[in-house]
Amino acid sequence: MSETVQEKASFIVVANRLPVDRVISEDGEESWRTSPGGLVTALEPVMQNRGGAWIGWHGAADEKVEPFHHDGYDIIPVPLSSLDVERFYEGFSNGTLWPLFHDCIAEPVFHREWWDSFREVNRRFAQAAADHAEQGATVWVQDYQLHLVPKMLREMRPDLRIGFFLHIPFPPPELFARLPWRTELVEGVLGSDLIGFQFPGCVSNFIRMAKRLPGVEGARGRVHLPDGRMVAIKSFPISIDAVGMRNLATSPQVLAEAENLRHELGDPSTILFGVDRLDYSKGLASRVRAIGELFESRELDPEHVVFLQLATPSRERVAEYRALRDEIDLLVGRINSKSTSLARSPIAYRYTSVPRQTLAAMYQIADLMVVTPLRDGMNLVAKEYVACRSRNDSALVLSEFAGAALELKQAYMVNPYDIDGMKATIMQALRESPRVKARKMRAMRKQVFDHDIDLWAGTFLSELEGD
Ligand code: GDG
Repeated sequence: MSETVQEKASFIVVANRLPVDRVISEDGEESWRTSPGGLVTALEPVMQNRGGAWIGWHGAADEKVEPFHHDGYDIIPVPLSSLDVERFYEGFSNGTLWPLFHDCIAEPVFHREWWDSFREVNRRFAQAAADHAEQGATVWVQDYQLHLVPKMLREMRPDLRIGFFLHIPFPPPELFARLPWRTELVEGVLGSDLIGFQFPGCVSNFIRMAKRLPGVEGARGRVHLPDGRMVAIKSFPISIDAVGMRNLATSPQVLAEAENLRHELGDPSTILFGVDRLDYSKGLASRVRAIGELFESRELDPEHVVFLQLATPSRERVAEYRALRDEIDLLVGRINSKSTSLARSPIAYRYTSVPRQTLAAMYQIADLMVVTPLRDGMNLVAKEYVACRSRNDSALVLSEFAGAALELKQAYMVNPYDIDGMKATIMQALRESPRVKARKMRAMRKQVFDHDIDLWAGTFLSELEGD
């Protein structure tokens, strides 16, 4: 395989972010390291086999980085200015689409200059894909930030096969219809040959929306456009590298780190664990409230039980995220300050991200995993936890509003808006007999190992390429 950047690629992934992070060594030498993540794990082998390119932003504004070869495939950076970051990324992507697509849990903000920037940046990504694609190449566009790319790209390069996967939910038309640019967004993604969603509800929401366009007819799993084209629309629930996760979690280093962690937490008899990007869609506030009340009422004994919550910093320049951070700080502080023990706090809350190995150690020590998003496309945390639990001795509390709930049916399901219901279910899960817990965990593990990330990518691509 060549070490230089190829002029054209037969397989291209287009995503807002590149799969690499810049690292600067002590002597100031710059290099790029593969960023950990399911998508990269899934797509790297495909790109290495076929010769591929990944198009995306490298994460720093106002800087142009030349294409380079990395780990067997090409990296094609798309530059963003600080104004693009403000309007396209923080603005339209995360201030308009993210809340709108998550059932308006937060109020979506509509600004015309954000929209203009969104269109312009989407065109830049489409152009980069058009420039680097071989004749007849397959281009796989990822996620809501690039909703307009498929149509733009098709206009530039009608010879390409274009797939689009939305990692977040697609909302009901009743909510989506608020968007002043709803028609452009639907038409944009209809430039694809195949559109993938996380779960069937998104497929029907999208088809209902598409059918509002003149001349568009929709049937099960596809829509027919006035120009005669057919677009296939299906659900492809995303997953994880289950074997990789299990191997990491059972490695001697992780087991040793797990032991240290448990000790650092004061060797409690029971550990509840939550880990999320600090995002209002993840339902952190109601989770902390529910568990805080259980500590207060002594249903959970703070002498023996710890709730470990890790919140990964995210979108810190968007106002809602800063407000959420303050809200959680306040809530946790209030609960911990009521604790009678001077030695230890019932909630061990950390606003930070940790290396993957440490995360695996945390999954290892968690007797109960609490995953309670108000709305979530899938939720990989739930699947990662299940993959790590080889001893089948623990339980997963899961929101019915996460895509993962459709697959991990044996989890203890909760409605995250119902604090009393959540409290009761957490206690039920903790008191469950080992036999029942083991049966549930075995069934969920089978689901995750049988439906891993390779299957997800393979199924999408063979559907797109008609193999
Ligand atoms: C979007 C959709 C969909 C978290 N903290 C740390 C860390 N993580 C890793 C987890 C997991 C990932 O981040 C989070 O994935 P989720 O699926 O839970 O959530 P989103 O980031 O919102 O992802 C979601 C997903 O796309 C895929 O389609 O499931 O619905 O919203 O892998 O492990 N990793 C490390 N340190 C941390 O502190 N190393």
